[in-house]
Amino acid sequence: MRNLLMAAAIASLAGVASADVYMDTAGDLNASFVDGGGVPFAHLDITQVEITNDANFLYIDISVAGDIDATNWGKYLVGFDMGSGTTSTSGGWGRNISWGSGIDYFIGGWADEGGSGVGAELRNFDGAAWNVTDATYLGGGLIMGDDSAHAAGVQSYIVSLAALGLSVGDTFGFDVATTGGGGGDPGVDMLSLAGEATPDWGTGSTSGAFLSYTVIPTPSSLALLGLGGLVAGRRRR
Ligand SMILES: [Ca+2]
Ligand SMILES: [Ca+2]
Repeated sequence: MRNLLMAAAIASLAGVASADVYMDTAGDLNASFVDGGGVPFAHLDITQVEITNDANFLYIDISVAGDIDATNWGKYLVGFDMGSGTTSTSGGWGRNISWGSGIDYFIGGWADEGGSGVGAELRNFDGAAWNVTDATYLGGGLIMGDDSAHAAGVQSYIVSLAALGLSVGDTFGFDVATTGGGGGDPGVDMLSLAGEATPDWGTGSTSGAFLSYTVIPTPSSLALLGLGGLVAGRRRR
């Protein structure tokens, strides 16, 4: 009976823990962000971002209001402040975005790899330059993309916790931006801003207050802790 209960407890804890969800206003893009037919760029309109982690990776799902395969030129950026103090406000791609008080890690990702796919770079600021830690095209296993929910408007990144310098219990600040393919493009939508991030393609965007996430113990490590407790309890009898 005890073994059965233990197995059930472990089964219920298996898999990735439920995600933290950060909501953004739908329709908070300036009216100038439309295609030639006047249709809003829904694939750049962030609706929510979900983050969770397991023992090795951080999972970031960026949801937008449009089909990412139908309009696949969007770029999806994440700026992190890990608290290193060695930060830059410019971001790893030098887009026309001021990342608040500064970031030290950066994901620059795109949805147009091969026409339908996802690609991304992980970069780290060393005080002088934004160096590429890994990228999907390098295949080092430190950053991966998932386009399986593109039709539903979800761009997903899977990033190594170790590559971000993160351990269980660490809290970091972050912001998410959508942008275009031009080097001087602004953050068309920013997760940190409930209102318009910029009035047009030619005007820069500035982050609002960063969101925060705390790396959680994984379900498997919780299950092990529980098992340890059960074993310890049994020994005491
Ligand atoms: Ca939005
Ligand atoms: Ca927003």
